[in-house]
Amino acid sequence: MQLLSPIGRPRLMGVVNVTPDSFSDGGRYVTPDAAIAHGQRLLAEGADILDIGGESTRPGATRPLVSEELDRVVPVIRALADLGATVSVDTMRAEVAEAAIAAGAAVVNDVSGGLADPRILEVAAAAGTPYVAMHWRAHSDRMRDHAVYDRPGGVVAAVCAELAERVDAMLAAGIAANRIVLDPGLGFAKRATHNWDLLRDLAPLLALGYPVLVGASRKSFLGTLLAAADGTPRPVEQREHANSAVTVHCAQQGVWGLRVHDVRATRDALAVLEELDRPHTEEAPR
Ligand code: PMM
Repeated sequence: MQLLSPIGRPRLMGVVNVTPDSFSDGGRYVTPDAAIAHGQRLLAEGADILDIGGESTRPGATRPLVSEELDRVVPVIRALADLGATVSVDTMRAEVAEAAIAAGAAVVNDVSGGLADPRILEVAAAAGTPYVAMHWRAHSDRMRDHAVYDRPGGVVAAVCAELAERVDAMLAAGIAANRIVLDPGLGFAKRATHNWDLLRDLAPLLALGYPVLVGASRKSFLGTLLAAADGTPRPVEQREHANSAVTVHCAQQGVWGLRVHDVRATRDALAVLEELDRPHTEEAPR
């Protein structure tokens, strides 16, 4: 699977949230035209994949109707796929994944890893698309109650074990092993310390043997880290330098992909790493 094969740097998945209520950019790209223009901008900045989503997963969010989600994402996916973009659909619903694939989506990105709507695994299997399974425990209105990792090995061991179970379900549903991507699900049923533990110790997740996608961009644990002296979190759109540091760390660990809002900043960080990887310049003797 070409999209999943290594290219010496992480692939960049640019986020296009066609939602009125996402924490990072809710309401900015809610019309198809605005979302399509944003997707084109991210492509021009160097996104490898555009991730189109129509359901906000911010903590506490309520779910849209299936019809609302379809109306939000399908026209945007069709337009951007027609322009030649590699598009992923960010959905937990089989019906939406099916319509998205029919409209040109080439990847299914399911934050629930098949737990919210198990039929989505069959949809991805039948279409032969790569399938991103994120670590997830519950829908957004209840996920805070599930941020407990008190077994030996803590959050890292739990996330690896729960994702390994999802891999079994994916393989059983007929998704080919070379189409599976795993994601630790930063911010989903996780407190800040859990997110940092997962980033610190990516090796066990990478050791499961599948490409790994990481989405830290603009998330609240970065806002908390960078909070003002009075405790006010750093605003979402001022967290891109912190995300660049996460980018460098993840690239050095060998992650396959990064899901980001600020494609340009991320690309810049990766350009520095690529340059540093080059051999020394040999100057010709005079
Ligand atoms: N995070 C969000 C949405 N979708 N998908 C994957 N695979 N990984 C993530 O970490 C992830 C995701 C929430 O962030 P947003 O509201 O900025 O899109």
